[in-house]
Amino acid sequence: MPGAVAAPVAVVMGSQSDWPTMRNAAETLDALGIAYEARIVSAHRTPDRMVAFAKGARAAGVQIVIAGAGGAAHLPGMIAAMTPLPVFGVPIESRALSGQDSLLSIVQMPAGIPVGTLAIGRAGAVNAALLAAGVLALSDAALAERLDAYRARQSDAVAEHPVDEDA
Ligand code: RP5
Repeated sequence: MPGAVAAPVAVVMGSQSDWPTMRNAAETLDALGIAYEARIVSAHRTPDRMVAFAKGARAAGVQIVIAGAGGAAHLPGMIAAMTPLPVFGVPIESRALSGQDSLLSIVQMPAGIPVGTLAIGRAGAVNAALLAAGVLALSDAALAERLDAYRARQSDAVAEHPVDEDA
């Protein structure tokens, strides 16, 4: 739509096979009432789509990019090379090397082009969304309240004493 402003968060991933992990970021954004757009943008298989996305994201109104990729995981770094927006990278747990390849590919950026790198897998996806929420909450008091409530619910859900789960 002409003049439409993009959702503040873009959740991008290198493959459909990354979605079971990246949907954890999407669900966390949903829980916090943060609008996002999820897209498959492969650095290797759809490089032109990646360039168009990365170069156009800021002008389109995107404020934060969450990028998940596995294996030779160039996507977060390549996006960061083409936009000044904050980029949070989520290493996907690869089959061959359990995500250590993804982690090292994403985390070892050269000085000057940052990617905020999260943990491998679900924890990284959830925390990328929470980091995005924390950044957006700096200028959104209502979101800051929702984030506080999210964390309070999380604390309340932790039992004080362990139970036998097989009982
Ligand atoms: C990467 O290659 C993707 O991010 C994915 O994690 C990995 C494997 O992709 P598929 O072969 O499952 O499509 O680009």
